[in-house]
Amino acid sequence: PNGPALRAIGTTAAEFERDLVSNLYFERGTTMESASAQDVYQSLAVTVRDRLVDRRARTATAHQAANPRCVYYLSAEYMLGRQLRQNLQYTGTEEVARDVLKGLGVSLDEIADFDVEPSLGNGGLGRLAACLLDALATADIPAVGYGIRYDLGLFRQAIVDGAQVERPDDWAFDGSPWEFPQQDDRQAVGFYGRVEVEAGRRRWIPEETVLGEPSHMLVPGYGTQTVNIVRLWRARADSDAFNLADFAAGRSAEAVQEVLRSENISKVLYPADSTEFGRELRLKQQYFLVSCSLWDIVRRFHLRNSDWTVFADKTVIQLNDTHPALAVPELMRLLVDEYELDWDTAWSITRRTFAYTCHTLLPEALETWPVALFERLLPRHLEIVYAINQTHLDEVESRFPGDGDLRRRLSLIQEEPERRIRMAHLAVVGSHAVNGVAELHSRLLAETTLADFARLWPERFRNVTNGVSPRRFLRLANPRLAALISERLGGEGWLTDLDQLRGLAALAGDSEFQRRWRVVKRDNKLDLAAYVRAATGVVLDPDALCDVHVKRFHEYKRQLLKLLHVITLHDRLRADPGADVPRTVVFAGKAAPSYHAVKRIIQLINGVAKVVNADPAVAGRLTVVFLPDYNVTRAELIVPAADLSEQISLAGKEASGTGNMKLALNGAVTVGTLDGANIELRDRVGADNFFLFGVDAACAAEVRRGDYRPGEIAGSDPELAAALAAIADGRYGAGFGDVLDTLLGRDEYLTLADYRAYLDAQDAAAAAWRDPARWTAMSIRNTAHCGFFSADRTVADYRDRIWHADPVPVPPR
Ligand code: 26Y
Repeated sequence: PNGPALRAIGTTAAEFERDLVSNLYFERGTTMESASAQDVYQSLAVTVRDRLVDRRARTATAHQAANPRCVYYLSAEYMLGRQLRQNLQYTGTEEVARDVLKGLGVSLDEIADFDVEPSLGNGGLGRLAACLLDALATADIPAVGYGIRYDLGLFRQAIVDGAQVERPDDWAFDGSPWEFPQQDDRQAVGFYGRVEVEAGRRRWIPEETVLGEPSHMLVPGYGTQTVNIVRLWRARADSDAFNLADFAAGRSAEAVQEVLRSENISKVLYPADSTEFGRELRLKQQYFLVSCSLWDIVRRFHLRNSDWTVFADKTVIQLNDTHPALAVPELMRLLVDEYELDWDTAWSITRRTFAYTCHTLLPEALETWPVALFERLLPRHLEIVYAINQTHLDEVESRFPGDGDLRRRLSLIQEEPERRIRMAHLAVVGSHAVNGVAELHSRLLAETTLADFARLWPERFRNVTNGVSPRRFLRLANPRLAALISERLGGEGWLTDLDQLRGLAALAGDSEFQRRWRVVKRDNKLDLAAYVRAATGVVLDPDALCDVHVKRFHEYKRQLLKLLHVITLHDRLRADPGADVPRTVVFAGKAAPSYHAVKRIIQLINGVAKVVNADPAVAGRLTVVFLPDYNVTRAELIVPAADLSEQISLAGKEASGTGNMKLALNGAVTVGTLDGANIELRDRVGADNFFLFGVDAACAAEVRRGDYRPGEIAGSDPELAAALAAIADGRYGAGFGDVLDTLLGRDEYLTLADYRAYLDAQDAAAAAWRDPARWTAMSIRNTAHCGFFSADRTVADYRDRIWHADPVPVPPR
């Protein structure tokens, strides 16, 4: 491709400026003199994007020629983060852009603030998907991420009177320059209807059809020419769906009813499932994603191949949790009903094609769908699920004859209290590989949650510990630290070979290096403080210990344990101002809209923050802030400023965690339990550089089985009793009796059991902080030993253990 792409690949200031001004003129229809800041942002984004388009074209050409095995990642969520700075970085045009804009009288930093983070995910699983795509492209592995282009995505979190309020996040309201829409590639998706038999073959005749309209965003690799894509589907109604007659008769709402019904499918991420409407919508979303994506995967296969027998050699489909598990019966339907392969051949292809990543241990988090709903929406898929189950249970019977109980446990169908389809079972049965996301998690999956399957097919189970993108979470989020590291390591090689950070360990005790390390942290804290002040009015001290608990709200993550610590500190400091080091506690995270118990915890945090921040007795010693609307952009601000990373989930509950990795990579020291990837983190950074506390997973399970009495713990620990009493007597706001009741009643997540050990760990952290040389050495060692947690290593593990996909280098122009 030597044609029009030539226009937009230059990286000199003159070329960049020419393209920027030309985009402003031809794309926005304006000139520098009359352009708004939004015009400049859009033109800049397109100018940068165009420099990736040429790489994308060459990538597609190279993939077409190599006909390689491709990785297709199916995920309900992607948390891509802002794109502008990333793409400036990956095209090496940041400095040029800055200079050109400056020459035009505009500041890059101001313009960059117009960049909007796509709201397409909710937490760890979504960000993991984005980190893996980044690392796949960086490793030159041909890959496509498939997802849904939610109009409103996850809600935007506002705090009103201390409580979470959900607002729609209309992330593409001003137009997203990173998207390439492809209206002409629309794909029809069926729902409902019936199964007909024609010449001995069963065929689904859907009753309703919705169109899937794709768009894609570019996923560039770092330091390579590869640009992969993430392809997102948006639901559209056929233009005939608009009822002209109704409209003509003045019934405008009725006129658009069908259009809205179709387009609701990609309206929001995880619609509330408290109503039948919501539950059906979620299942529709899942099938919508799967149907569009498989159609596209098959189409891509046929661009380069004609023989189904090689499908599984050319295709691996990774299921990001069970949300896309309908892909298993959908591929079977395509192969058997549409392409008329025999069942056994189709089943062998299907199993060899899929791999499944599980992200939970909590049995209550394993998805199931009522058979009745499934049958109504996807009648042919239900038949296929039943047929898969039949073969599966026959295999179980032949391997373990007469074990009816085992058959019941392994079945794809749960019988009681109502018949439901177990999506995790469907995913395991339909895949050749099943992985957990940290060593402990994978072990516990095989021992507990999926134990029967691990006994049946031990060879399918493996571990792939999560990782994070060092480009996103160190280079982009923390440019000051990245610059210091590059200076000392003599280059940026560490960005794609993170083990090189080990070279910093020798500098851990170097006082000049320590001083510079502290300056970076302090500057990052000043940036955070400026944002916090503007967003909340709270003033932060850049010299205080910055102690952060940032992640989704869930009871198992124990934000409440952190809050009990804060309350105890408040009490202690009122009696003795020297009882703790000056400390800023930052909370951030969203609660699921229907998860009442944790929304109450958010309210209590805000109640505590209000009282503590207004108490002159602790001024300058303790500050508490709840930063609203946690997302990738907010993480990029908080993570580089953190000194202490709170990873305090109840052992055995957090599958992996990835915030733990991002924070340690940025030199935060962890206070944490033996849960998820914390264990591997502690092994690597060293027990001396990690504040460990709490029961382990085995002990937690034992306590839960026994006769645990949280009330007795509260009664025998005066500081804990005082903290609970402070909540009860309304010091932080009246009416938090419900929060106390869950603690003193069942205390499901052993918050009280771990309270004392947690305070001791915090006291140890404070003692370390009092010795800056000691603390800084710990901080440096955390960064130095985080190489393992690069998403590049994670992708290499997936490649070697599951995908067996070879890199396809893309030649430079
Ligand atoms: C509503 C339901 C279908 C559902 C929606 C989202 C269920 C689960 C999820 C998301 C789960 C999630 O984000 N899990 C996290 O995945 C991370 C990446 O593997 C882990 O690090 C983290 O421990 C786990 O909680």
